[in-house]
Amino acid sequence: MKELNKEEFKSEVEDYVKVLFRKSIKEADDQQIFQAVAYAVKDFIVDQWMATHRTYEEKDVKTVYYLSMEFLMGRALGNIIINLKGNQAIKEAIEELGLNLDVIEDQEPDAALGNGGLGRLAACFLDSLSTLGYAAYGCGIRYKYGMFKQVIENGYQIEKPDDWLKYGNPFEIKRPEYAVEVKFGGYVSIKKDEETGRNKFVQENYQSVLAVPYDLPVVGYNNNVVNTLRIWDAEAIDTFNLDSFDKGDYQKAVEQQNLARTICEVLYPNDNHMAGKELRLKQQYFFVSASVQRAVMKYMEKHDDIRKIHEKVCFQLNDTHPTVAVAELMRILVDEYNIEWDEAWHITNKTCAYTNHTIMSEALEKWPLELFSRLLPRIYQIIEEINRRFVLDIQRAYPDDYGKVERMAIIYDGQVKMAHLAIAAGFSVNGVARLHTEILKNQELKDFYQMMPEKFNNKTNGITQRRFLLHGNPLLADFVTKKIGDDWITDLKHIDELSVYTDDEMSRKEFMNIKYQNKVRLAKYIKEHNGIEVNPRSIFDVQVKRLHEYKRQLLNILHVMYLYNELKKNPDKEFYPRTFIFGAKASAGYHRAKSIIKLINSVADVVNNDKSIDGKIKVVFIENYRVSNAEIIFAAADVSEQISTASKEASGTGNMKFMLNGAVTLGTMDGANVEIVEEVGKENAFIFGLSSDEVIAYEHNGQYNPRDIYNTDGDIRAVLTQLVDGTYSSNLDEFRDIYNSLLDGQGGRPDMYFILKDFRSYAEAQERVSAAYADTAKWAKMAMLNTAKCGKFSSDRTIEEYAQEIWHLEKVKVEVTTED
Ligand code: B1H
Repeated sequence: MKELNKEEFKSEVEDYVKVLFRKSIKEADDQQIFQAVAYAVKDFIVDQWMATHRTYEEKDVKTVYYLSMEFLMGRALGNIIINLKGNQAIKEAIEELGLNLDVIEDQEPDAALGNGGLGRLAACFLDSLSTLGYAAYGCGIRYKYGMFKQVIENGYQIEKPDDWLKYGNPFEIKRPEYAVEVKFGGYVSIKKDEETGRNKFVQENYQSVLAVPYDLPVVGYNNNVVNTLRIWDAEAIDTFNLDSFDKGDYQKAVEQQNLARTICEVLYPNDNHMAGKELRLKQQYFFVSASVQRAVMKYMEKHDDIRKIHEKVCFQLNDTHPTVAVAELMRILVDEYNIEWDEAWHITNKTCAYTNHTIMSEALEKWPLELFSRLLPRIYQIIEEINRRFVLDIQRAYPDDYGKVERMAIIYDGQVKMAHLAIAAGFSVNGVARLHTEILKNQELKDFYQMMPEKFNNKTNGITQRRFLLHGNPLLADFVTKKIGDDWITDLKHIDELSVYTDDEMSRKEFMNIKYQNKVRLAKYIKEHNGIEVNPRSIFDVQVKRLHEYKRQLLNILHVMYLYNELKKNPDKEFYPRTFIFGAKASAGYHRAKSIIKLINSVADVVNNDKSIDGKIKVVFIENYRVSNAEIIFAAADVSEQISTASKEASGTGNMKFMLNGAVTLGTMDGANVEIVEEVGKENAFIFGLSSDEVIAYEHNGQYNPRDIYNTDGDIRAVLTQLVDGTYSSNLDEFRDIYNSLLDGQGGRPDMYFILKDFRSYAEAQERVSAAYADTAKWAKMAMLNTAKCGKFSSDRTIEEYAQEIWHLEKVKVEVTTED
């Protein structure tokens, strides 16, 4: 790989400050310095970026297009620098300029174009695709505003716009030469094609926008590979041109402008919940149509037979959000390339693959026919035809089972069911953890699995160790490299070689000392951002993830309330000091989730200010949890709270980031926790609660009544009563809805997520945690083994599986030549 030259780099930074801001380094502010450094880094990678694309074209390799509404990239600068192995040279260059790299990195806004796990997974996948040398595009939307900024005022979440492009994005390159038109609305008419004499379907009287791509570099680790994240922006098409005025189309011109203005305005901030809004469907079709059109054009530049597109192109659908891709590809094949339906269908089948990320029913995408057909009339016709044929297939396969069509049709009950479309149209359907895939096969998608078992497969999620250890936890990264060398950076399996050191006292001490220093770093962050003093010698017990009832932050905070009661009852009880750390954004319209945030903050207020408990319990809610502060939080955690109701968390990926950083899992047998425990051994994790089979059985037989627990367990009753008796809020109604949801469950079953049912088992597991932590050597060994045994959870492993088993990609080596 090309070496970074320190002196050259220094003078580039100086030049950029001058050219961009007419300033010297001394005069420039921190943001301007960041911009200049970012441009200098971009300069360095652009040769590799060009060489990568030249190599792909020369070798004519197959390319995966990862279609996703979300890419939660976080900050780019620090990550690019470590992937260039340029840490040392750039750090020195920057110091010699009298600057500090950490301060510079801190100026960059997170690219928060995603909600949570699904969006961050897409980002980890891109990192791995580049590092492994596979040809890939991430395709998404260039939202003007990403995930909202969370501010906590008086304990309540307030959402502020995330104006991430305010100072411009130094890494992006606008590519107007690849702009394409995307059409909405109007109607479809049938016209005779002059050339072929056949009937053609044409969309008329539509509104359209121009989709303009912006490319972002995705730098592989030390291998010259730079793939592209292509995010689309919308611009108005022939704005107010004279023609329109002449035709009296003034109204339409204004409407088209508005359409272009609104489409990419903002990310929908829902995690695991379908918004069902017209604008959301517009966003979906907008970026999917643009991406598919471009992919087809690019393919046809170098090939002459569209019928073989599947040999060079694969569209991976990140959940159902981009599923209109299958109909868009059919439209292009049938309407634009005049291919017969059956053949077009086979080509589409071989080109599209679908990943399912959730079984939560409120997340399943179903669109009202009225809305869908009005917004996408031609796409709707195509889906109708796909459905008509699919229903015939179902009836042929199950002539006597009338329920099948009802349960499996793509269009039913006045709705388009996107998951059914994705399964029918693609060649692969995968879940994201073994348990999740089994639940898909045996419960949620049972009918589809029976009919098309060959499509179903599992791809357990993973995370990139380059961001979440090498960048986020440099002390531990250095320790690991010192012990076992640096192969783990590109092959995480090697980290198992750390296992032998878990029996060495010196190594354990070193490991725990690093953990301590990371806890000091987080304590400083908390002091600066929350004004709360926390003790880095206490157990750092952390739950950071989106706020959702199924993730059960409520179980955690109710348990804190219970512990606090216990301490008040027995002030002299032996108790290992704990800091309970939370970080979570609630969807703006999710009222109960917002109440839970308020509850956590109210409990924090009471507990943190009660001198009588001697600081033994502290509760901290970290504001605005996001990728950049996550890196600091994972590094400092002792306990990783993964306490979702079994069967509800498809995989989880935070669980893997904690494990990598030497935190011990306290969790249910849900999602990838099952596989984590399998790798590390159940003696090195704290497992509790109902199994997914038990949860599913209760859901079917309705035999769970939380009142029975309330009536018989005085401690639980006391905690619940405190929700409504003024202990944590002078407004007795503040937490009434939470109280009711556990005991009455208006509009649903009471305690749908089995919080009271799992409470005792959770409390008991928490006691085991305290006891284990008190035994320093034992804990150190457990923690270190978690790091050592996390090899399976690299996204490199996941991507290798996708590449081999679904996409069938070949690896590429990239050399930078003088041509570039
Ligand atoms: C996951 C979502 C999701 N699953 C709908 N589903 C959305 C659904 O805006 N929407 O409409 C947004 C997000 N997100 C998560 O995916 C799972 O809950 C995690 O368990 C999993 O680890 C992650 C990545 O597979």
